[in-house]
Amino acid sequence: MGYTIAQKIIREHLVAGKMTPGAEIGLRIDQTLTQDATGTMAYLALEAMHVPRVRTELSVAYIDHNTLQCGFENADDHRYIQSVARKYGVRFSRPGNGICHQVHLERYGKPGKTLIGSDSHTPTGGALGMLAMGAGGMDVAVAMAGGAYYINMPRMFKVNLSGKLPPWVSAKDVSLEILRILSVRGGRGAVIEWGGEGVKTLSVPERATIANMGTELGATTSIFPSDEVTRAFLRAQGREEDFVPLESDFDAVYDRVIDIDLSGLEPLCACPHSPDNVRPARELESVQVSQVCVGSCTNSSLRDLLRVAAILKGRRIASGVSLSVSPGSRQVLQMLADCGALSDILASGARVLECACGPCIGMGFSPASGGVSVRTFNRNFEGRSGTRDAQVYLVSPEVAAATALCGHIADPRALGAYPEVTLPERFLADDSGVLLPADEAEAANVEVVRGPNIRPMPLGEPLSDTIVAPMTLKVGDNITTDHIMPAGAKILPYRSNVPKLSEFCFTVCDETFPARARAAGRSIIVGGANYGQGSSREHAALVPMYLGVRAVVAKSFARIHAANLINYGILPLTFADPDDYDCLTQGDELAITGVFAGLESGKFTLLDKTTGKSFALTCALSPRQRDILRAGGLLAYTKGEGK
Ligand code: MIC
Ligand code: SF4
Repeated sequence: MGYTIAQKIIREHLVAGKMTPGAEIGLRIDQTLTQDATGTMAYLALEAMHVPRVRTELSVAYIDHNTLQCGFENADDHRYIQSVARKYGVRFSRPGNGICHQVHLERYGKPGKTLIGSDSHTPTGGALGMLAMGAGGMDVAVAMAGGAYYINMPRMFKVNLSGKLPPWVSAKDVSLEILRILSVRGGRGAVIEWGGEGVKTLSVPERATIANMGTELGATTSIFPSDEVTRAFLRAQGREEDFVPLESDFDAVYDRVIDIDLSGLEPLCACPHSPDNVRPARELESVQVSQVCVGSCTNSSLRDLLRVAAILKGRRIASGVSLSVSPGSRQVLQMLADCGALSDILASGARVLECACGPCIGMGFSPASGGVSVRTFNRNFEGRSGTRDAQVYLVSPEVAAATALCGHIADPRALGAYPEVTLPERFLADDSGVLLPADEAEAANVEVVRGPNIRPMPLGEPLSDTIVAPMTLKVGDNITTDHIMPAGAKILPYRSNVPKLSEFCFTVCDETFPARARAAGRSIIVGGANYGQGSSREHAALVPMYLGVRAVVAKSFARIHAANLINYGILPLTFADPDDYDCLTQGDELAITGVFAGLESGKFTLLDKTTGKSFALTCALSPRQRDILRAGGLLAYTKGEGK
């Protein structure tokens, strides 16, 4: 039996476990990336591991999320990350150099390598045939220190593409189509490999859009073959030497195969408030729009922005629309400027923002009250834009540009001939926005600079055999980490100040939660299916831990969040019978006894002391995860292991 692309990379990087689907495996990690909103915690953890230099082939610290410097907090974090990166052997991508995933794809990604990043869209690297995964910051710190990264051996899905995208239809529509088919839970526990004849018609930036949004399926990652298209991209980036061919074996076996005919796709939109709530753009033309945003790690490549520029050229955006354009990297912005396309964008009335995540994470550009915002981004979770009652639609750059011109959601095919866009043979390969670390001799003298916003990382209390606590919160299905630990310009500056950050925990669902949790001392949260989907932010585990949450009981968990809960010593327990969820009421007094025996057997009992009913829970843990929980979290465990 042959191997899939992911299985080949896993086989080469396997340091623990067997490649049996569902079993825990440990992987050697070649490259890591961090961004600033999760990076501070990751580097604080790295410092606590007492390893003098990172042991990866390449580690890069990007500054791209918290670029609004409204007070000293973000600047403090950036200064800390710059100094710690210099000391520990990590490259530092300066603010303004671009969004981590876009820059990493352009300058550092390599076929066949493993990459983990403290950001859930790290799978963007799958466009180059890398095994690239999102992870909690603590896991990234362990990988930087030379430790393995652990996942459950994924199942293998294959999407066979045939045909060719019609004019005005683009890679984003492929992402939305697969979300329509699989939903935000459909990729859980799987690697999605994209293949078939149609794949050859997609450039690396188009593949990157698709790999990026595989995250919204809940997939472990997405991956493309490394072929002549990959070679051409690397050559254009001046690094053809990084190319190695990679494809699946002809007799590789997949758990599920999905066929998509690219020729049959049309422009699509994900409607509020979930990326899988997909409808054709043509059915939504009555939706009036006040804001359009182009950018994010999904759609900010040169290909995308040249296309937007060509559509806007010689036209003005509608008077009721505010259009933002955030290029994905300095390379993209510089090349747009050099070829004149930036002028076409500006002349249309667009507002050009810096090369960063910006509106995608609510860093400015929040819509007006009840406003409709049409975005080329990857997530439209409620409140994420910074405006609680905003309605956010996710679309391709083509639909975004047409919408900005028309003032309502528009099917771009009505605009006539599809403007041709040719990508240059050579991209601008200027890495001056990336600072190199100090060499080993000099590193000892580099001082790590910590400002007052950087508070020590709170430590959890060791697990106890009995947990008696009230259920301080009951939430429904598909709760995102944006619900648990919201982001946005007002809250993100406190990512390294957990006491302050805790004031915002779960406030999207219930403004009284932080105060109630604090008053309760210890508590248990009950959730529905796919609890913790979305971002990799470990703050969605760290902050509840700080507020005394000892266990989360849910119908199912998203992969990265479940790992983060374990890393912070919180039990992620699953209902043996999902219908039991309905029998519990917020405020009930709960008890979980025999925790240590439960860790071994994987079986727990939850007693609702208020109603007297009891429920069976499960928690399938690897021996390593049991040890982490017993030790009180990953940091304590890693120190104990002497890694
Ligand atoms: C996101 O898109 O939600 C983020 C912000 O990039 C997060 C990381 C974070 O919360 O810092 C992610 O996707 O992991
Ligand atoms: Fe940044 Fe948005 Fe991408 Fe997250 S999804 S990395 S916030 S651009």
